[in-house]
Amino acid sequence: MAERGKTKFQVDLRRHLREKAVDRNLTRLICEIAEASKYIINSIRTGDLGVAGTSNLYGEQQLQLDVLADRILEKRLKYSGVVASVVSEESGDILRFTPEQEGPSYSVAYDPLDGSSLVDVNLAVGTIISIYEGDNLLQKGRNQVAAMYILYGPRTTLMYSTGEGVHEFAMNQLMEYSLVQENVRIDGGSGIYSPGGQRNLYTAGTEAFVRSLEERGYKLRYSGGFVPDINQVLIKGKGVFLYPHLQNRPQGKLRLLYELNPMAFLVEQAGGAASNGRGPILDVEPENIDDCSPIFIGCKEDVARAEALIATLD
Ligand code: FBP
Repeated sequence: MAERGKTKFQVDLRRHLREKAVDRNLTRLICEIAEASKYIINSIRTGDLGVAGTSNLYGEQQLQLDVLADRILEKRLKYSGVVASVVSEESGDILRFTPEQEGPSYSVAYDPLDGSSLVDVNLAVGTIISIYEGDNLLQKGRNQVAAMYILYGPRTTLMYSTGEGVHEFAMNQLMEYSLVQENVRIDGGSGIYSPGGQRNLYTAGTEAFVRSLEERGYKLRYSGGFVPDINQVLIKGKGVFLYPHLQNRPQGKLRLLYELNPMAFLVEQAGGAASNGRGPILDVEPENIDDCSPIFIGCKEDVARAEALIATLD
């Protein structure tokens, strides 16, 4: 097992997947997404920051960057030959493809550029990916066979899991992803908290939870980007992120298929927990591709405390 920053030899992503005996088609898919991220980085660095003049399935105005990142991924997924269907937060339609490779095919739900409105202020953003075997995208997150994200910050980080731990890669000077750390763990301990949503709209349970964190001396760390905020919990191995149910928004803001399921899969694989305030996110049966849910995600003990206070006070 490689310790963070102490990898003796560079292990690239493809080799790592091969060593973990990940299915050949799934390996191909994950590597295609990693390739696509290189073009997304380029568009973030140099692309136009203007609006595209279109809106996504939530009625939000799309930036040109959102549309570009979406197209880059969609094309790569389509031509990978192993993808049966895709749905993106930006397109809002399930697209069906004909997989050409023999063996298992996969379906992918993705957020091509989460937090894109942060690009103009030069904060970190990311791509989030959820993968199922077969062609059904409307099933509970527990059935995912893999999840990953790519974080575009001062460095580029790729985090993936195929259900056997979570592994961290960094982009090197050759623009290849090389292994930084295997089996990332969230071990708990006093931590950090990232509270999304307007506080004066919190319910009594969430307000009591956040107050309990503050009384314990947790440090506030909220970037406004889901990918960097979750990456922080995973890399520091502690803390909790929440975007709760609000008095005027009972389902919160974040999206089950594109954001919450993949992050819940990664965080559970690292020994943490992810809850909608009442139970595990991964057990929620989605009804529609645009479902949203409250989220409390990170260290197990923190998530359990949130659930207990919500059960008592909400
Ligand atoms: P977008 O998909 O519109 O970019 O929203 C997602 C997101 O930016 C997350 O990355 C982040 O955690 C959250 O919204 C921040 O929301 P808020 O601006 O309400 O704090």
